[in-house]
Amino acid sequence: MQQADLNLTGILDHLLKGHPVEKNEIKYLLGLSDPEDTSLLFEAAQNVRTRYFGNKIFLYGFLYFSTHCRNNCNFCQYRQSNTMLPRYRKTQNEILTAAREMTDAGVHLIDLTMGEDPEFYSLGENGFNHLVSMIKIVQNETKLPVMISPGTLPDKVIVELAAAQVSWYACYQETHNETLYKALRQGQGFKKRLAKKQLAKSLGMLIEEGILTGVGETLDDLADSIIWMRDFSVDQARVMTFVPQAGTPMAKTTPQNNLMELIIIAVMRLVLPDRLIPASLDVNGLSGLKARLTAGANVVTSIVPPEKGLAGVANHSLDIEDSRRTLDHILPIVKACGLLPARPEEYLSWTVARQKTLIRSSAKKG
Ligand code: SAM
Ligand code: MD0
Ligand code: SF4
Repeated sequence: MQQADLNLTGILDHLLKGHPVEKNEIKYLLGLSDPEDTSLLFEAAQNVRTRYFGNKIFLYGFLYFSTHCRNNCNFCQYRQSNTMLPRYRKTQNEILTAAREMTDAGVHLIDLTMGEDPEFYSLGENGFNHLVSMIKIVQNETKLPVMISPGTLPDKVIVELAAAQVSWYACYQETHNETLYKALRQGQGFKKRLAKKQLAKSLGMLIEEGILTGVGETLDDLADSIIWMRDFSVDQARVMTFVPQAGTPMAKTTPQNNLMELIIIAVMRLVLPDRLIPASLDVNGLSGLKARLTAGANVVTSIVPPEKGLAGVANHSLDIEDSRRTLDHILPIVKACGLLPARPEEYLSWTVARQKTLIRSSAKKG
């Protein structure tokens, strides 16, 4: 559409009919602020979610098993130079106990996350044997699909994990503007991080990409990220609002309210209609769940069991020890939104169908 012809109902109509979307249309939607307009946007996003997923929601258990990290991301409290923070590295038994508890509660996937822990990373590609065997044990014991969020693993380790049928690799770029990336993830290669995702994808793993909002990005940057996610054909697309952290260079950044995150979720839903989009409990905890589901998200992530000393990422402890990140608290909110948790078979069949589509499209590309 020409710039002068852009209008909300026209763009939504265009998207709902499945027409390819243009960058100026994405930017127009991202710039909405009038409550009447944003409600129309959220309504369209919900309609699209219903079209592809009915009323079913997926549930991800989050297990941050090591908070040690060699990197110095400016936004992250777990950056190496933050010495104010108590850190932990969970044992295999502790990891299994927490994974089993979440499995029994009914999550559909276990997300195994760590900082770029020097215990593994300082030994090069040979330092990851324990990690690989721990991941296999969690798969075998829980029988659930596993997502790994371990940072930029050596290629050989990604190959091993793909061969072990690990379903998902999550490695967030945060932004696709290389200059902003360099300010956020100082000293970490932009292209290297992209290449890890490309490798995992080429080996048949499903990929989650993620961006931050409230870190100085422009609407143009956000539109570029959404287009990047579409062109890469990511399987899960995440956005989280940056939460300023004490002890980091971005501690004094003015926090952004949640509206932008909700708008981005809705736009992602319209541009990537059949993909998974998280409502993370990590940003605003349980009280932020309804708004994210209303914006079109279809996966509740960062479900964390209490009494295990486990941490979140954007918020170290928000809602964890008072059990507000458990299914007992989450499911009533899901249901109040007119939604239901999927059966485990439904989640599994989504991932299998998605992997088949990817194999077919890579065979076509030859
Ligand atoms: N260390 C691995 C890595 O960086 O890829 C795995 C952890 S990763 C899942 C942590 C993610 O949480 C970051 O990529 C970022 O998107 C998000 N995050 C970290 N600090 C945050 C903050 N202060 N506010 C919001 N999101 C944050
Ligand atoms: C979440 N705290 O789901 C987690 C984390 C890592 N794959 C995900 C950011 O919100
Ligand atoms: Fe480390 Fe990941 Fe935090 Fe960056 S985002 S400092 S890599 S834990």
